[in-house]
Amino acid sequence: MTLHISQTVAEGIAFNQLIDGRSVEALSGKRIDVLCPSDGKVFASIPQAGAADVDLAVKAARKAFEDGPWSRMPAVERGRALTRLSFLIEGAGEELAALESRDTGKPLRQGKADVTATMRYYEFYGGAADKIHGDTIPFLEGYTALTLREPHGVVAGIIPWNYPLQIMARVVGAALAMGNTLVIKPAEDASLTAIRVAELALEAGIPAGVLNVVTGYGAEAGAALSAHPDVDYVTFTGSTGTGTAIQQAAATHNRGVTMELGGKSPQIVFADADIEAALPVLVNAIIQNGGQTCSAGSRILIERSIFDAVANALADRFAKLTADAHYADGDLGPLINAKQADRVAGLVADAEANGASVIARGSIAESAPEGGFYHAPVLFGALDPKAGIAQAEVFGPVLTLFAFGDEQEAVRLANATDYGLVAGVWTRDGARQHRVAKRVRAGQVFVNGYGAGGGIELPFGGFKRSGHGREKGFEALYDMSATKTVVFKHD
Ligand code: TXE
Repeated sequence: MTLHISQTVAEGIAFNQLIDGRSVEALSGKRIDVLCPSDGKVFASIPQAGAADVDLAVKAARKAFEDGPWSRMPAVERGRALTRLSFLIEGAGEELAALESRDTGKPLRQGKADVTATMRYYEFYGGAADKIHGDTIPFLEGYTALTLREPHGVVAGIIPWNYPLQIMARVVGAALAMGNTLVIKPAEDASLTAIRVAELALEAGIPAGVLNVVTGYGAEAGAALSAHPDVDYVTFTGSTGTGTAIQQAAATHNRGVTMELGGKSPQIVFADADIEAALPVLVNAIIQNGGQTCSAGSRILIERSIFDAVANALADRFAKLTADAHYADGDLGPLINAKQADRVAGLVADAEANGASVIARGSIAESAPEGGFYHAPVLFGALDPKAGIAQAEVFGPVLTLFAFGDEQEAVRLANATDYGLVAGVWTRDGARQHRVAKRVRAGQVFVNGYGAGGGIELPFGGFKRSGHGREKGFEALYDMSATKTVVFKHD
């Protein structure tokens, strides 16, 4: 049965920010219309925060951090609150999935998968909160030296629109587990679930002021938050250009950052690979979320002897892919907004004008509503690795293919971009699996698979221009805290 989400998300809702535990408008009273990407129509609105709203949120987070109890609470109690939040998210799962799906245009099944991953983040960090230990260090005679892991203080989290629930959860889960307080600025295109989760956090017993959400434009609210003098640490997921601006603001105040800045991730397919197992994974890695995934497998490197066979099999699959409205459960939904759809179309048109050949195109379903931001899947044939489309993060359902002769060339091509986020290796040769996994410059490498279902437990982050710092798993808890060394002189 098709669930029509427009029936489950009430029309015309005016969502508010959550600052110091209160649901508030922007001080200016201005609001931003929220469009559904499936039909381009307005269905809700959010406050348009400015610098003064951001300042209130940072002050609330500072007060909550300094006065406690959150930052001084036993870690096990913080963990229990995060675990309660995971249960509340489970309880509100249908509503959150519907909201996320309508706000971003992603198919409802993806919205549900995102809710499951979100629950897991809060569950994981709830359980991990009391399992981060310091060390005792052998030191000079007459001394005892030890380390404590302490929160940074007020953390600013700037969140993108592609996986709003999940990306907020990996930031909030790790930061709160370590005793920080937070100001979250979700993307102007997809802020609704961030607001709902912050409300649920209050219900879970996370005190007012610990988790604040300000909504607004990046250049206004985002810039004010990243430049605020009283923020101790900034974590950002988004474009490389915005990441650079946020790091420049952080440098002004000498504060730490975690940057997750996207990728152009390769999957290397050797002639001895299990091709039948690889094909659906190769397609899904670029089609999931309409290709708007930082870890999308957007480049496939294929050993020359099997290039034609694999390219033809991918072309058969691509020709059958259909983009449709978020409630229609097509292979993919629309893109997030008109700007992104135009950007993807522009990159494809430029590549074709420069001689790249499209070997298969999917379609846009006839049932897809007028006014939506659709882009049909596109498969390019063998490309010059230096071509613009071979280097740019397209962030759409666009897959590029490359041929290689041997393992050395495969590794060289895999590493021949500015990015280094994720890579896939497909081969039955065990020694080669290890060699290639070590030589590819990427923060995560998957062998004979790709993505591993969210991988909450698996550290994630970039090499090269894909960023620095690590999210997910225990590693995120280290990024979200600082080591304090304490030395006792006792005789
Ligand atoms: O991203 P931005 P955009 C990439 C992807 C996409 C491109 C552009 O290639 O096509 O970025 O998307 C906030 N100071 N990714 O323009 O601008 C903004 O409000 C502080 C990769 O939407 O990076 C939003 O909350 N904040 C990616 C967040 O930054 C600012 C996910 C992301 O927006 C700001 C999304 C400023 N000056 C896009 N300007 C990934 N790595 O997953 C904007 N923001």
